[in-house]
Amino acid sequence: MYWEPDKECMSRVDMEQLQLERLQATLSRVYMNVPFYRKKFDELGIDPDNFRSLEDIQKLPFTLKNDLRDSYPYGLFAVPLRDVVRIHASSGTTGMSTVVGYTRNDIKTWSNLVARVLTAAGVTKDDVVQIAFGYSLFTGGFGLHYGAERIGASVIPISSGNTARQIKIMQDFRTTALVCTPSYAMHIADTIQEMGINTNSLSLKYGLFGAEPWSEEMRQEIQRKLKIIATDNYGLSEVMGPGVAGECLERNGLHINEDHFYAEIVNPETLVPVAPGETGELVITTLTKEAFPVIRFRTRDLTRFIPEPCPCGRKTMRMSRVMGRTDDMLIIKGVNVFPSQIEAVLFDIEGTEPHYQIVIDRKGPMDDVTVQVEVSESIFFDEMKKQNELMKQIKSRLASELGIGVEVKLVEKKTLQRSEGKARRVIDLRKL
Ligand code: DLL
Repeated sequence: MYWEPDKECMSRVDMEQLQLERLQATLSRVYMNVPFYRKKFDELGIDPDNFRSLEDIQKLPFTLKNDLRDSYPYGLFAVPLRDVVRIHASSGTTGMSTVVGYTRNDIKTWSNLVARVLTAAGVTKDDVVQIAFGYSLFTGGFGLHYGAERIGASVIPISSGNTARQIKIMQDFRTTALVCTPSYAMHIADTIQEMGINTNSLSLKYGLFGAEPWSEEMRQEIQRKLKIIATDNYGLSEVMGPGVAGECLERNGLHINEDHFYAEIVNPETLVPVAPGETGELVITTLTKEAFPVIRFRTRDLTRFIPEPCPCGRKTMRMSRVMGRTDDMLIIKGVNVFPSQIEAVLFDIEGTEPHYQIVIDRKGPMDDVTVQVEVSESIFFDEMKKQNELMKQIKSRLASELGIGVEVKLVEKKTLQRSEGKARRVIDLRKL
């Protein structure tokens, strides 16, 4: 099932032609309306009217999150505020937040693109969609809400939190699709189990999860616990929010909405495009955004293109699940490690609860990394010998998968904080 088959199944040649036309229009627009881009283009001698092929995009400058912060709040808007009907902002935990705006047309486009993602993941107008993303400056709640309404589904705008109530509503309103972060889905699944509710009594069929990295192992666990089909969807506020890319029912990579976003994958150090299929940093240029266009925005997210055709029939390029952000990468004893790699190992080991946290501290010159893992009650209160055995097993699995040894600490069930939104997997005590 497609939402906009003429776009999703467009031939490569037609897609590239459409992208080029839209890119030309976007470049002229930002040059005319955003002093930041005009200055940058002038410095580099770029004439937007002289943009002839998609390859020329490599001559354009990158845009960084810092550029957005420096223009706080409205410096990069390409339309007057009177044409802006919605404002969102990213959380700004690592500095000043970034503010983004949408015209009425942008909201229409956004709803359509989220409608594509929902449709690809199996949701139709017959579904009851429970949106457990926060409704706030965060784009998750409103973004998915408008998309779900667009396809005509019955939308429950419950927002995040209050897990017992989420579950009651899920039962009473016969929710068929759950929308939230994967870590919150996991928490909901655990709570359902603890409450002694049989998942067969629920009407849930689909789960659409995104906004944070998660592993294939975690998907399997959520699918098993909730008896649903779980798909991944990706986006970021600077570019639009959810709706940038999403998985189809094949669950093997996320289709990028390429008629609205031009995606490149570059080596994060040299900034040169990587060979097709190689992993690098995703860079996005918006092709239709009116209020807040971005040119070659460096997402910091690491992924790769999957150039093989998808059996679902969509012709849009797929990207692999995002393994993490370059700024979340841990360097442990000189080896690059992403929290999602640690997660994949933990989910695979019998006896561990799939809740973990990575604590980094500095004792002396070296960083000291401890993986805290929750274990089931039976193991935690079991004899020392068994605990030690499990700890050894986790250590050796991590060592063989990651190539480095890390400390492991087993902790009692429910000691680590549960997430209702984006999970905090890494606690960096060095920065405190
Ligand atoms: O998280 C938008 C969103 C909402 C996407 C709901 C999907 C569903 P931000 O708060 O600006 O926007 O955070 C964007 O979150 O750069 C990634 O690092 C991460 N992220 C988003 N989706 C995924 C995903 C929303 N599916 C940042 N897998 C991005 C891995 C993701 N990371």
